[in-house]
Amino acid sequence: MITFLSGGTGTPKLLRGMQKVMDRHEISVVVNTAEDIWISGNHISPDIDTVMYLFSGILNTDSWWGLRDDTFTTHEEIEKLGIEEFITIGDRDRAVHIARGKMLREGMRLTNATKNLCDRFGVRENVLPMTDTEVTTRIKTDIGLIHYQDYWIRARGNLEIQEVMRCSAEPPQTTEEVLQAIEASDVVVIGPSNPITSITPILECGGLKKALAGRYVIAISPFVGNAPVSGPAAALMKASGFEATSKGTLDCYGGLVDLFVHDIRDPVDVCDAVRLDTLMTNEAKSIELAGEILHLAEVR
Ligand code: GDP
Ligand code: FO1
Repeated sequence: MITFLSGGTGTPKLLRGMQKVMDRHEISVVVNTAEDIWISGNHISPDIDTVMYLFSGILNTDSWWGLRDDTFTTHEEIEKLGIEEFITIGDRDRAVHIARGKMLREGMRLTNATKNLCDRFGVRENVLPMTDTEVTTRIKTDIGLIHYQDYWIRARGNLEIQEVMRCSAEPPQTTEEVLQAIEASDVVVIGPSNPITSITPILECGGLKKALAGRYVIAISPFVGNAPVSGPAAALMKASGFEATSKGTLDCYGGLVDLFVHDIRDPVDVCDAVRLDTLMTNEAKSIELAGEILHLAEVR
């Protein structure tokens, strides 16, 4: 068994390959939920949905969110009615948000709601939210403290970040299910996800770091040089006091990592790290990297 820590783009690209080189029942994924948001009364969990749709074979792998060939009729009609939805939500995607919102309002844990949805979608892998507690990444800016989705989608990342904050009514704890998955795993892989908005929220969940301390942890950098492969990780890293590089990524993981992997193109060496081609520009590249990571996990 391998447990992966994942956001909604970089690690899912690796998981796309992993499901081809591993027994799919041997894959557990602990997914970031700090980007979750309620929209029009429904519950969007972008990273869980991306991982779930990926494993179900229905993910839009051009955008890495939403379902392939979804329609946007409800979104367009709602806009015509004067209701602003700053996130473009597909019709079939929205059905999932409605179902999850209902389950959560009825008191179900996010872990169980996710299991129900994954079962409906025929997912064989073990997809686990990092916590059942509602927790949100918020960005402190000139215009106030805003939800990460407001920063990234509504403002297109064009705001200066004063501080990255995690907000919750009570400190989020990891779940029994996550602890069991880690306990049953020979290796934990921190995928090439955003260190600040995807991986740190997972690591901050109570009990998680302690569980990792007894495991062999491989981490893969989302940076090549001083830029991430995509997205706002550089600005977020700098605002959080880290170098926007692979070394900064390793620093951010604070001594939890046994083996660090970064890209063959990276101009600066990270001490004791392994170099691989980490650019997963298509499925074949994802499979190739997945095979190499699996090999590293086996020969550790
Ligand atoms: P988010 O939830 O959409 O932010 O997705 P993640 O946190 O899972 O992934 C975002 C990170 O993935 C970004 O920082 C990218 O640099 C990284 N990323 C995307 N594609 C690749 C890739 O092919 N290789 C590597 N090494 N990193 C990637
Ligand atoms: N990202 C966008 O940039 N624009 C969108 O309209 C958008 C809609 C959307 C709907 C459902 C979903 O699960 C994800 C969606 N995303 C969209 C992705 C977005 O949530 C972020 O890219 C991730 O949360 C960043 O980690």
